Amino acid sequence: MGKTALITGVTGQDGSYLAELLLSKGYTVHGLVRRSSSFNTERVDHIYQDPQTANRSFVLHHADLSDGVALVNLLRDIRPDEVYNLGAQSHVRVSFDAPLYTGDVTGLGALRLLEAIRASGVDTRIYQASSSEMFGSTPPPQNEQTPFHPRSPYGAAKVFAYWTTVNYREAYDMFAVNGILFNHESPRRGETFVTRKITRAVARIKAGLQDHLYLGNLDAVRDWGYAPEYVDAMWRMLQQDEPTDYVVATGVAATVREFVESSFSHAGLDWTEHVRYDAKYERPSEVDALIGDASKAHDLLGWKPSVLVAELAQIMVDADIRQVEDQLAGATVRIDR
Ligand code: NDP
Ligand code: GDR
Repeated sequence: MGKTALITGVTGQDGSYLAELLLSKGYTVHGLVRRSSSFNTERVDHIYQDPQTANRSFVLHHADLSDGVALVNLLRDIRPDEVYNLGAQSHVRVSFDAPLYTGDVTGLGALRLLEAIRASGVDTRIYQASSSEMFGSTPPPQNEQTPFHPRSPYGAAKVFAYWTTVNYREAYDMFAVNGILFNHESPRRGETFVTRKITRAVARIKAGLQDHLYLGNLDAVRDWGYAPEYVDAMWRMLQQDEPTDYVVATGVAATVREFVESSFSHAGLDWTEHVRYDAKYERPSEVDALIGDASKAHDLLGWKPSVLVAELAQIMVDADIRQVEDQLAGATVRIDR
């Protein structure tokens, strides 16, 4: 019998790659989907299985991280071997506009899930999607010993979820781990995060669909990796003998400006002719530099990234150019790339 996993945030970038990875390993994957007035399952439509399919290995359930009772019921029904808590209001800039909502879903949501595991009595392992945003203004390089100093409601909510996860491990002997992941991107990245905003604009400018791209702070330094490789690290964390916390990063730094330059030049464009500044995209308090030291993940999980920032920009630009070409040709845009 294969294992069973529950993924919150299955409709997001990471959730969709993780679902594919677990299905390829023979898991039955259950995904939590929140109710929305328009379809929000685009990233998993290519692996969707009709409810009439016999012995489905991919099953979606309506629930929400703000509804603790629904979480208990879901856990009792599914009895998963592994739980991956990827659901969150994950946009840092938006967390300044919706701080309480972000605290509720991104922070308390993790506690609700941990408490639901305890209340349901299900024997399972849980992965919490912690973030390099927890380090905030603490200078790089950052590893598992680096003190947290979050700079946004999102970062503060993730710190709460991090310590709650550690506490459930210590208090209830739960196999609960934090993956402290640095920025990771892909063609499935949400369109308002800076990398995808840039690569999508490059494709549209090249096709003559727009002239300018408006951005905020170009000096921020980030450590950008490739999302499919990062979900593999999540899975490895839950296969270990002992639960502990890990930083996952490439260790390679680049500014937003450098990501802009690589992306535009890959498409044969001069970024200085197209990029404009808009203060609207600045944050009330910024995280200046995040560069991770993933030695522990390398040593204990055997995990190592292969795609670094320059190649990442190329993968994303190429995918967005293909998507614009498909759109212009009137073809159905596929997500299974
Ligand atoms: P996305 O924003 O792409 O996906 C977030 C997911 O959470 C979506 O499936 C979303 O559903 C779901 N969600 C939002 N609100 C709720 C709610 N109230 N109840 C249940 N589900 C909800 O994020 P990523 O895939 O990029 O990231 C996955 C996780 O990892 C997040 O927790 C993020 O904070 C964290 N993280 C991400 C990093 C990155 O660089 N990508 C780095 C470090 C941590 P819907 O599709 O309906 O919006
Ligand atoms: P981040 O990602 O805040 O690091 O959080 P984002 O791509 O939003 O910003 C990265 C940096 O780019 C600067 N920036 C802009 N950002 C956006 N979104 N839009 C702009 O126009 C723009 N111009 C400049 C930002 O100021 C920032 O410095 C991501 C999310 O996935 C989190 O959920 C995750 O926890 C962290 O990465 C690690």
